[in-house]
Amino acid sequence: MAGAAPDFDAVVIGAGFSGIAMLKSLRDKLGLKVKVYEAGDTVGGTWYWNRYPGARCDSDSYIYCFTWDRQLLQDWEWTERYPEQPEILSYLEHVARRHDLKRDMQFNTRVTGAEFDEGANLWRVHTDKGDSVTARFLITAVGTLSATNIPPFKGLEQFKGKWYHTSQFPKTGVDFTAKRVAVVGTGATAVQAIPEIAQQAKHLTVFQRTANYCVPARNGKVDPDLVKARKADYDNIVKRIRESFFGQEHYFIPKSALEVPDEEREREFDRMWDAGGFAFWLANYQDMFFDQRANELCADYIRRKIRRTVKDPAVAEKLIPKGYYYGTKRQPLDTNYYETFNKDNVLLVDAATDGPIEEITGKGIRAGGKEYEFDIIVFATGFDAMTGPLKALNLRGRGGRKLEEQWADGPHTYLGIAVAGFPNLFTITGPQSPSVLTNMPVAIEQHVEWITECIDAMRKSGKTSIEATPDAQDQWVAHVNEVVSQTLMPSANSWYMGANIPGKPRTFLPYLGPEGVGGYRKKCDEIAAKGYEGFALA
Ligand code: NA7
Repeated sequence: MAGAAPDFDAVVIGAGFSGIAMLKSLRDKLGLKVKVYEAGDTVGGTWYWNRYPGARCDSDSYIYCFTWDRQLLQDWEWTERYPEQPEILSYLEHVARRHDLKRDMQFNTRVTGAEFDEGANLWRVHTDKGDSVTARFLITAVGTLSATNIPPFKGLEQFKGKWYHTSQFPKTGVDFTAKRVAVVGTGATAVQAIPEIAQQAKHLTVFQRTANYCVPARNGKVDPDLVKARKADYDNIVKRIRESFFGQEHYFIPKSALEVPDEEREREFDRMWDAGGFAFWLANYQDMFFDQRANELCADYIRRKIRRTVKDPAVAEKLIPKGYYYGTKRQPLDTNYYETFNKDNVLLVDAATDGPIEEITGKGIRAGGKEYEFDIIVFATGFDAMTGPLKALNLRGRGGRKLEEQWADGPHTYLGIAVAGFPNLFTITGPQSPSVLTNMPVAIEQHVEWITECIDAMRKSGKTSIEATPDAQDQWVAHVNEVVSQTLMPSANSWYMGANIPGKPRTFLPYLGPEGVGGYRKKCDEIAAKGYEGFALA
């Protein structure tokens, strides 16, 4: 490429789904010289780090994979509807081997900083292993839920037992047999882990700050005839998920929940509940995310399910969500979650009724003035979502401007893929793109394809620099906020809103565009077709 010759055409940070796809695309489609840095000791990203019991994907396996390897779509056999973490990891290992990707990946290496050199028009990238390399393009593939959140509980250092965050479990696993265990948190991760840990542990205590609306996953083997039919129809499936709202084969019912007779609505709710997975969340009545009364009908249905499942009425009441609308926090999918609270060896400590966690002691956790003793504490306390992993990279753009300072009041991006003042930086599934609201591989592939086409177009036209204009960025941020303000989403204290991290600016992090990831794809393609409207090219 033109300009000063860098060490690499592109440096990619991260070797999860995004980094794998980006390397493959830039190296094998465009013939670029690419280097991937990865903190883990192999590929996998999320699926490398999250090894807690019960860790599995919440999207159906037949669409939770790369679609650019059509042969592999035919050859790969998933064992379950939602594959477990080791199976997804082995899939990603297989892809890396099959496409000989590891030769351009450097593992056990964390990027510690990168600055844009305006004079040379390239990025200088530094790692904790002492690498210092230059690249024309810097592409972050760092994931959205990868900056671990361990709340600064008072006294954690004095705890005499063992403690783990769910995203940092030892590779050897943790043996909970005959142990007194605490799980802190009741998000999507905890909902997967709690039933598994309860089966092993002598006693499990769950510390709940906010109850969640859980719906059944209905995991299991997939009917071989259905698998066969899907394999025969993959071209259409891929087209459908790419054009869909959520990157899934889920579509809202094009009616108001309020306009249909009670019996019809109940039948539809039963149907979605029985189907399991995200159907209840993403294929519900179209006004569920907009209208408080429509939303209340869904919430009421789930409350009835909880009361029917949990035998002790006092425990059931604690498990019933209060104070926020259904679906405005990430939908956890459960397998025997509510049933687990019927077990004799499981106790629920609810912040509202039993008192919040006050401190960690040498022996366990003090909450509501009472000390509970444990051998092991598991923190399922989530992540500094979306902006956390990017801010941690110490990126400096034009004039040495720091990304974390530029985003002090929340993210400012153009399309969630570029940042004004940071030329030649692309952020795969960055904040203000559909990202975490979709089946991630679909969102990832859309960004990877768009970035590849952009770099290819630049090459063909002899350009070496692309940068979002401040105006385009301001308009995008305003648009992201305007669209979501018409929904119920901003009202919840969710990680989508940054509300789980004390001091984090309250702003909706992903993009909930009117037509979802499918509409966003069209928008990005139109921008490219107009000569990268909103970007300055040089
Ligand atoms: P989440 O969804 O952020 O859940 C974290 C849980 O930990 C949630 O119940 C929190 O309560 C709780 N939490 C967080 N901080 C504290 C403190 N300080 N005290 C007590 N409880 C606390 O993370 P997950 O890992 O479950 O899921 C993340 C995503 O990964 C998931 O959505 C999928 O996309 C995959 P809160 O609700 O904030 O009151």
